Amino acid sequence: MNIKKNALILDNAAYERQPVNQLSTMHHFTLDQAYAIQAESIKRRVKRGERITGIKMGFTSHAKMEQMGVHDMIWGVLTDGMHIDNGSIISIDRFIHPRAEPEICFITSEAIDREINMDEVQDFIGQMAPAIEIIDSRFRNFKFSLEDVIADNCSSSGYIIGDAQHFQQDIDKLAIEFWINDELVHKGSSTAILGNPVVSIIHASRLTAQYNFVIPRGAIILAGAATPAEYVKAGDQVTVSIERLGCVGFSAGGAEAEE
Ligand code: OOG
Ligand code: MG
Repeated sequence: MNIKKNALILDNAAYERQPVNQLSTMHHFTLDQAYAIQAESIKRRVKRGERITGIKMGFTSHAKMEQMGVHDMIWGVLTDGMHIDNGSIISIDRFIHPRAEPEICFITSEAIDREINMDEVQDFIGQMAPAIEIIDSRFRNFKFSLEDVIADNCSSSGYIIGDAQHFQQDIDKLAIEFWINDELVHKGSSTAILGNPVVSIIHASRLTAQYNFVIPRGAIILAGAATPAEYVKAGDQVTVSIERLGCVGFSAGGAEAEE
């Protein structure tokens, strides 16, 4: 498995918005190799001037694991190039086949460089906010193995963060509504994320420590979607509302919307 060559394939696919074949159909590769490809593709983004802003957890809910046909948690890296302002209009043309999903975001008050436990979380997390993630697999038809999606930085491609408030740990039963235009496409609960999205932070610390990745101070941690993701098309207004946390949203612009 050539790590650099495969990182280049995936980075180019994202940059040129051209889907590629699954790497796993051509080579067998391990989870460690998949994370090495991911790290190499992030290096390419950083070389182009992007700054690492945090991490995202994936497949922390059954809803997501079932939708995508995978069986384990994953993590990927977020950069400022993926940041989208809350309430803004974004061009859908910058993606291949974007899907949106509701997320809960945590913001670190201290760097996390080791596995932490539930009693320590409040020393490392200062704030939380409602969020939306835009995922855009670089693989054709949004189909992948666990190794493929890790190599592809867990489909990361955009994130929108709502107003932040003080971190609280009792967020295990928050109602989540995911709207596209006037349709309530999914109704969920924060319980779906490992019983409590705070548990996702513990796994984030464990998994990143395993790969010697330090989550910086002031960084974002997306806990993972509580509901399945939905395709977004030009003209759509996407809104997520989370009990006690509030609303976050964006509008999808692009060629079709302008017709
Ligand atoms: C992979 C990303 C999964 C989540 O919140 O579970 C993820 C994908 O579904 O393409 O972001
Ligand atoms: Mg996600």
